[in-house]
Amino acid sequence: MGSKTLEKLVSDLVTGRIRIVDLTVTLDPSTPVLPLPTEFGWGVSWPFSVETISRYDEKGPAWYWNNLKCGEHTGTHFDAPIHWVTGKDFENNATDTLPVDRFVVPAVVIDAVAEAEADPDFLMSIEFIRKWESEHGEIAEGSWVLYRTDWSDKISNENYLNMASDGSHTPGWDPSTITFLAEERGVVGVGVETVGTDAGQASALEPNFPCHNMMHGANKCGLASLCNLDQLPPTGAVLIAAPLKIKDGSGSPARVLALVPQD
Ligand code: 23J
Ligand code: MN
Repeated sequence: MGSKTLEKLVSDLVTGRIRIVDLTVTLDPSTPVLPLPTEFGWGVSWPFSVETISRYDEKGPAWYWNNLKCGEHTGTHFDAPIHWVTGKDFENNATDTLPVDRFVVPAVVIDAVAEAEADPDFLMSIEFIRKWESEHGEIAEGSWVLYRTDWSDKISNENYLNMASDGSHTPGWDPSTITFLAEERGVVGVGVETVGTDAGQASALEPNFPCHNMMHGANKCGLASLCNLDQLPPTGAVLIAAPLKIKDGSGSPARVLALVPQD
C-alpha cells in the first residue's frame, strides 16, 4: 500500500494525539424543535418520540428495541440543499444522493459568544468574518464554517428558543455573509448551535431565511443544534457529519463528530 496516512491517523487516535469530540445533542422528547408560526397554516415538525417495542419482556424476551418518530430536522441535524426551494433543482441534492465527500471535511470555528450574549438577535457580518480571517487565515475552500455562540448551553431551558410575542430571538447571519461564504469562500456549508441555521427573526430579513435561501441556493448544506463547539480550535479540526440515507430526504438527525489535533 502506498500511503501510510491512515496508519498514522489510527495511531494518532489510539495515542490521543487526535481526540474525537461529539458535537451532537441527545435526542429525547424534550429536544427543542423549530417553532415556526402556525398562523399561516405552515406544517409542524414532529418532536422526537420513542415507543418501546420490547425490552427483554413478553414482547421480546431477549431483545430491546424501539420505534422512533420525528421530523427530519430534529435535534442535531443535517440540512441538504433540497430542503429549500432555491436548492430543489440541483443534481444529487438530497440525503441519499449527496456526494459522500461532503461528509468528511475540515471545519473552522468562529467565536461569537460575547456578541450573542450581548444581543440574542446578533447577525454575523462579513466584517466579522474578515476580522476572524485576519487572525486565523482565510477560510479554506470546502470547509464547514461553525458559528460558536455557546447557545447549546441553553438547550434544556426556554432560553434556547428564546420566544417572545414576536417570535424567537436567536443569533444568525447577515444575508450578505451567506453570499460571501458560499461564493467567495466555497464552503461546504455552515453549522450552528441554535435550533436552525437562520436567526430566530430571519423571517423578517430580506430575503427571508437568508441562510436557508442562499446556502441551499448555492447547493450547500447546513448543520443545526450542534454542541461542544467550545472544545474545537478555530482551525484544524475535521468534521464527520452525515445524514441518514433517506430516499429524497431533505435532512436528518445526524451524529456529528470532530477530529481534533491535540498538539
Ligand atoms: C423550515 C423553515 C424554516 C426554517 C427551518 C425549516 C429550519 O431551521 C431547519 O431546520 O431547516 S428556519
Ligand atoms: Mn434543518
